[in-house]
Amino acid sequence: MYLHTENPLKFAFSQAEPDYSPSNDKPLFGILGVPFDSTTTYQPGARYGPLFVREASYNFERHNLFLDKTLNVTVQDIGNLESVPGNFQKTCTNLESVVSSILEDNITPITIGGEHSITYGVLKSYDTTVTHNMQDITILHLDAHMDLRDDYMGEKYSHATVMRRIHDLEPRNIIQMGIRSASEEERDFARDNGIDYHTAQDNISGMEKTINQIKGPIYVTVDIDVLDPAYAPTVGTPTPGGLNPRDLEKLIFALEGKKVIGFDVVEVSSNSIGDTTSINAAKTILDFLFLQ
Ligand SMILES: [Mn+2]
Repeated sequence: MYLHTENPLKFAFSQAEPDYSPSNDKPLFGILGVPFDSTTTYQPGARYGPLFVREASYNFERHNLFLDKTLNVTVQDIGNLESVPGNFQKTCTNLESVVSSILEDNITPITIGGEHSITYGVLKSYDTTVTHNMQDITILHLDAHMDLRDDYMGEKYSHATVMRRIHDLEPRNIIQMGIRSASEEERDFARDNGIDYHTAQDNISGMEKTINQIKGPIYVTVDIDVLDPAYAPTVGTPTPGGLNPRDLEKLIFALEGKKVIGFDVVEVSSNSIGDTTSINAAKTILDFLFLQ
């Protein structure tokens, strides 16, 4: 590799050849793009999320002023999943295969969507690998929507049903934050099944406290539409009344010291350089990496 070169097709600060030898005991992170958007109902284009989030990642510094930390993490950009347009099942099978291999190599996956249905494929891999026990995992879900429908327009696997399918995998707990849109049935399902949801009108410091109190391994899924459309307009289902970037930053920073075993940012459907949605998505991933 030549000095003073960078590859905008890879996430910023990722290493070409990280040290995966057993003697390296630093945590390892792997970035995987999943360019899939076949179940999107309103604004398509999440297949371009990985491309534009990576491109936007070059906009940031290696030092975080608020955490007083310089990025010091081993991260490899693994590339994109070979997704099958129009076919969730085949895409999900490929995704499970790749994420299972990543987990077996002791790498924590950071997935860039793609629409939200792909989070099911990622978590299914945790369910089938020996490295983690689904019953121990708390799912922290930041989103405008509950995504708890049992089916959506007759489809069991969709961006609108993803948290219901994840609930079927029986994780320890699901905690939702930033919610401001749900059907009556979804709200009832959440209440009846102990899903702890915080709306976008709730107090952010209360949410930070909730994150602080989580015990055991956490999987974090961020639908970037948790932000208000003023900050993230290019998403599959824009919903006004959302969080601002400082609120989201606080929630990510609240994960400091927690055992996060996987992280994803989904629903970025940017289609131009400089789009605020991709910039906020890239920043969210970097904020998480700064904690390591
Ligand atoms: Mn959403």
